[in-house]
Amino acid sequence: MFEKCEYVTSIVSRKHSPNNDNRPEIVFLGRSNVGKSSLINLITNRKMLAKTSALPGKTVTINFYNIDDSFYLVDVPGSWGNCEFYRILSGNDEGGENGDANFFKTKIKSIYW
Ligand SMILES: Nc1nc2c(ncn2[C@@H]2O[C@H](COP(=O)(O)OP(=O)(O)OP(=O)(O)O)[C@@H](O)[C@H]2O)c(=O)[nH]1
Ligand SMILES: [Mg+2]
Repeated sequence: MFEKCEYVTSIVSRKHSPNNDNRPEIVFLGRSNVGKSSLINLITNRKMLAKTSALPGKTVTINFYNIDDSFYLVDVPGSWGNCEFYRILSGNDEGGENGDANFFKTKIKSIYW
């Protein structure tokens, strides 16, 4: 498993991303309460790395987790993810005020579902 799994920062705009050296980012998108944050804890084998809740809407920011200094796991709010996910898949270039719609688009390598 991974040795280093640490919370780095929470952001609300791509401008504040901690990823300055272009590491891969593995981002979990999906509607609220489906278990995105829980999945991050499962993958990293840490119980409390990502905060989870039985109530929808727990994750309200884009949270970066540094994994072995080699890539990031990124947790996003359910509501935010839904909206942007479809925008990304539809190839619509229009970004929001702070350009977050382009956040994944420029980095995206693969989508699994
Ligand atoms: N039955 C079941 N419950 C799960 C599973 N994974 C997570 N949960 C539960 O689902 C609830 C929501 O989990 P979260 O991981 O907080 O969900 P989220 O997708 O991050 O939600 P937001 O932060 O609101 O976007 C919690 O009560 C978890 O314990 C699973 O595999 N099975
Ligand atoms: Mg969450």
